[in-house]
Amino acid sequence: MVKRVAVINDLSGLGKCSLTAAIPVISVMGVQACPLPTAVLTNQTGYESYYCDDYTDKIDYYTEEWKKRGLTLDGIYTGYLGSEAQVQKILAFCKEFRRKDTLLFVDPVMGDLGRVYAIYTPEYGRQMRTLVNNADVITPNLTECCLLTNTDYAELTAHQNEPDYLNRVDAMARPLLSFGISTIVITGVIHRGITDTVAKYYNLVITEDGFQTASCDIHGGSYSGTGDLLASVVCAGMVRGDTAIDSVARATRFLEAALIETVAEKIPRNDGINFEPYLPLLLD
Ligand code: PXL
Repeated sequence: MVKRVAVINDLSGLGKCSLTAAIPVISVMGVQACPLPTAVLTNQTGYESYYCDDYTDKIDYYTEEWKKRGLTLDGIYTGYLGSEAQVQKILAFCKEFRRKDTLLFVDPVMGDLGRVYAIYTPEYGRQMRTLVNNADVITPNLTECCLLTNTDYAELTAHQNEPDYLNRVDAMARPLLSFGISTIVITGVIHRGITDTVAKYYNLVITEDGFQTASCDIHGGSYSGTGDLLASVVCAGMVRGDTAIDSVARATRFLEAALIETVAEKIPRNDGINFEPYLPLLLD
């Protein structure tokens, strides 16, 4: 049986993020993606202007119609939300479709590089925390992890080249496990470890048993959709039974290959990563 995931995220025409990143990744990994758009945008919000059609009022129709279809789901995966009011609707959706073995993945899309995205308000942050507290697996980047744990990003990253920095990041995030979350994946942690000649990107997988990492070299700056691509690989991998660390390692290899080409072609960061030619890397 093909496993099936509801992907609750926005549809942005340009920027290779959210659903346009999630659907190809999940499909190529052999899992069915059922999109539930949280908003439809002309382009992602990092560009200087955009038009957004908020889908908050549409979510209940999806819940009702998919209930009539008798839909069963192996995973529910949420990302960018069109409004803070969507969280209660998504929780109602989960109440309907989340069985004992349905994994809830929450990518708490709120910001990057120490800054929040245009959609962010303190209430959006509070609502995102409610969603996170219901999840099995969360995939924040370091900025989002700081927002979830009330940690000062600048203060934390001031220690990034100290040998025990990853332990510090682990200690910051670990209290989130007490909410019933089984796996925290923190993405995009820049660190120069004792055996590294230059700083690298570390992705951490934190569980009750400790933490593991998958790292790669840093190529260029931060590109639109990177976090969405990583979270999508983790979602599809874990839904089909792969371990979290294997999925994160697979995602890291895939992203590094795509980033090398993206930097070589001087793609503007808002346009996203040239990931399409590297989708075959997700097959093995
Ligand atoms: O990749 C995160 C993201 C998702 N969706 C929209 C965004 C962003 C980041 O800027 O603007 C619409």
